[in-house]
Amino acid sequence: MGLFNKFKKFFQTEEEKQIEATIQPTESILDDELEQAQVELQQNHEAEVVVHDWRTDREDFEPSTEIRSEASSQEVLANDYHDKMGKTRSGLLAGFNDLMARFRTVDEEYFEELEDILIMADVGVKTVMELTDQLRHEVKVRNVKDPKDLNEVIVEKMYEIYQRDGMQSPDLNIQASGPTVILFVGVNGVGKTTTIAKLAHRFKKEGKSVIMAAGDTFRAGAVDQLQVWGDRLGVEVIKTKPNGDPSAVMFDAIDRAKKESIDIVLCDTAGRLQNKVNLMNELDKIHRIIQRELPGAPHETLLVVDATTGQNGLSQAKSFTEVTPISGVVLSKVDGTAKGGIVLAIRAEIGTPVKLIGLGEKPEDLQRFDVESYLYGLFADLF
Ligand SMILES: Nc1nc2c(ncn2[C@@H]2O[C@H](COP(=O)(O)OP(=O)(O)OP(=O)(O)O)[C@@H](O)[C@H]2O)c(=O)[nH]1
Ligand SMILES: [Mg+2]
Repeated sequence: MGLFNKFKKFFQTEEEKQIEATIQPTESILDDELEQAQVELQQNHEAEVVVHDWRTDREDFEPSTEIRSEASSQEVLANDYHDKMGKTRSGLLAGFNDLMARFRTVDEEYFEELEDILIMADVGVKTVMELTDQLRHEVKVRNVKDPKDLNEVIVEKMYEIYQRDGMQSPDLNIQASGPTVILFVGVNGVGKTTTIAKLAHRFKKEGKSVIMAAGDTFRAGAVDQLQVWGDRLGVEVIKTKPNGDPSAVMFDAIDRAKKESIDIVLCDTAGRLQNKVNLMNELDKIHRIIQRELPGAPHETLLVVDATTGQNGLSQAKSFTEVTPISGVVLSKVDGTAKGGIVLAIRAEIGTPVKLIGLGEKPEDLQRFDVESYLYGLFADLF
């Protein structure tokens, strides 16, 4: 099915919303919390909410607000992206609407303005040139005159550019047996620690056992920040003293995971060290220790990129690829004033798949990356 038809389907579900969300408290929760969650789900998805409440016959009763929604189709994903990408979308659409208002026909001047809009949207110069070359060709072949008719082709081409050369799957490489180790790297402030917390929350909901390794011993307060999340989520944090050796933390965490058959080890690292050589040495050592303690690990090394920092943030992030091998990208803060084109720039500059996307600061504001849902979140209101 073409992308455009799929978008129409997403719209249809938005209108008809017949999702059956199921709340099944994984642990016990208080009555009013359950009621509140039910109301929120109903409002957010206009969905029929069925409650399976099996708390009554449990004795090990611990209050918690764990909610599991079973509505997880691509439509729901696309609508969640759409709900949370409002700021990013409105910036981009302002440019497109202006273009449609000012141009009646697709001509060379139109293409020049379109190029400016796409460059402003962080798509990256190289990709913009490639995209508009392809569009010029399509305009001739399909004989497109009206800019409105070109919008669909623009989105299709973006999708093709992202997916071409067999872009790898966005799924995380989770081991069927034995611990899975996921290492997070990235510039300071991009959202590494928050993403770890969100992911810990997700894995816990899936019934997996999780620990978090506080490998940022450099920034004062970093260990405490992770510990606060740990307490909130009920996830153990492995740590050492301030300015301790992060590799020792990784060693302890993996040792624990092997001995206690823990499923997932999430490793935090420092975003900033005095200089690049220090950073390189530290990440190199962390990598070596992890590999030595658990051959095949780390199973993922995720580079976190802050979507709101644009080309500048991307070039800083890119320097991590020279320091350590990256298996995927986490695109954070897509709910903020990001310029949506960054996904194509990441494609061109880093080349590894975006695997996760951060859509807010709460534990549940993390989704697997789905390029169709992302494009829908960006462009839906154009059609
Ligand atoms: N709106 C929004 N804010 C986010 C998101 N992810 C992280 N943040 C916020 O960004 C800020 C920095 O996040 P951290 O997780 O501390 O970033 P970090 O990469 O660990 O930073 P350092 O430890 O300093 O290297 C916090 O205020 C987070 O709440 C997101 O997806 N959306
Ligand atoms: Mg941090």
